[in-house]
Amino acid sequence: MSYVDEVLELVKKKNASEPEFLQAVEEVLNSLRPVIEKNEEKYRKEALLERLTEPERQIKFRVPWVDDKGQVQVNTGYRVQFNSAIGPYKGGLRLHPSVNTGIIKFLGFEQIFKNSLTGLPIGGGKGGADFDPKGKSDREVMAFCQSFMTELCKYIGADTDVPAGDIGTGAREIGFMYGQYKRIKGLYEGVLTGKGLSYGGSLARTEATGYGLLYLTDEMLKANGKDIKGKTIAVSGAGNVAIYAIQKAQQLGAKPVTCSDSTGWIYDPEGIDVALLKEIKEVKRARLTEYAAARKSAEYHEGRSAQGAGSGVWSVKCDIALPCATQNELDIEDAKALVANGCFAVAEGANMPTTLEATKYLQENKILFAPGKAANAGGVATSALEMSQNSERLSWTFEEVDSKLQNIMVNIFRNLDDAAKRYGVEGDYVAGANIAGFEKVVNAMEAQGIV
Ligand code: NDP
Ligand code: 2IT
Repeated sequence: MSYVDEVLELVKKKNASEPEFLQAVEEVLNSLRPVIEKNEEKYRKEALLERLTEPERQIKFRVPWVDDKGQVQVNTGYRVQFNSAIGPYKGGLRLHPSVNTGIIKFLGFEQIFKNSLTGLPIGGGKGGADFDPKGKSDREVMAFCQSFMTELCKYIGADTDVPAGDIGTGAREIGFMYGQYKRIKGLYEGVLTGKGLSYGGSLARTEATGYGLLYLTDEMLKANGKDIKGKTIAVSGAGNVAIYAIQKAQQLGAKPVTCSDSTGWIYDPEGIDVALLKEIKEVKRARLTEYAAARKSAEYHEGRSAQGAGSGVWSVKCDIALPCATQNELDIEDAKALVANGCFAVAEGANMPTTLEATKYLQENKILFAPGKAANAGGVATSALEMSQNSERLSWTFEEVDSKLQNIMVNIFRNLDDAAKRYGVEGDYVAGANIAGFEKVVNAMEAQGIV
């Protein structure tokens, strides 16, 4: 049996109840086969893949807090410190009722390769809790965040592990967590990224994931002789990533016509009104029904897919699809609909939004496919730029950060394109991203001995 197959079997046995983690490992290891085969005996002896798929450390903890009725609530908090070969652990905190060990592990595993692709010195980690910020008062969110950080602060620090936002964790939550960290540790340091501008945040971090997604998509299109200008785009999600992806797509001359949240989706053939979407989602924290109520050209469709996110947006005729909500929101039926409707490119703003079966179908049908660990790396890359600014106690201008972000995204595309070509799988950007991300991490792991 090949070394990859041996390790896949082992990982399946050890993590049988964690389907999302297994999915992420399966995708990565399968596409690394040509690299592993070249060094099969050496890597087996070093147990390289066993070490790569076993987190350095997993922390799971109780988060008690008191709600507005005086009732005590208890959530489960997580931080998985997956791999620190190339830098301090770095990755977001997800606050969503679906959070469990397997989800945090899949996200942490993906983060290792994504962070490596940015070219910046950051290792892989992820955390969160099964807390649902929806419908909670600001005081309840603060109570949760303070309790969460009271425990988490024992394990993180500006040079050890630097969390950030993810689903359900935005500027408000980061602010409450930062205040509590500072209060307990007495340290004013860059322990979190995505901070507010008045206390160490970086300009362009809010926009970075969505903007970066479009910079990479634009580069991928150009490399394939296509132009983003005038193209119709289907977007899922209506959160941080989706909003700024829509904004940048419009700036580049494309027309995004959809967005979605956990209860329904919008089709707006005249193009999404970003100012209205921001007002509804960032300010009012309301449902997309309000978008349709405020805009004549928009249709609202109630409904949800298995994951409850992408739902019907993939049935709309488009040239480019940008899934920006959550994992496994674009399945095989969605992929078939996209291909049938003439879509020619899919770039993942979310983490692992496309199922393995759908990814395979899209690639077989010659769709340009940019995987999340490359396409959405602009967020964490800009977080690393925030860490640099915190270290030198300076703030860069928006233009400076944005131009660094553009360079990083263009370089990511070139590196993964090059890696795919080197291993004879030209145009397979999934393999290219996994190989390019893997190479740097493995080099560092081997240099540092058996740790
Ligand atoms: P937000 O919380 O800002 O927005 C998430 C959006 O997706 C919301 O519209 C939400 O609907 C919908 N959604 C999320 N999860 C579900 C679910 N399980 N079921 C139904 N709907 C869901 O998160 P982000 O925009 O920050 O994150 C979106 C994706 O991008 C995630 O996969 C995340 O891991 C990834 N990502 C985020 C980065 C960042 O910098 N923020 C960086 C790289 C990747 P509703 O409005 O109803 O809640
Ligand atoms: O999935 C991700 O890359 C993020 N949620 C951002 C992580 C970060 O540290 O900025």
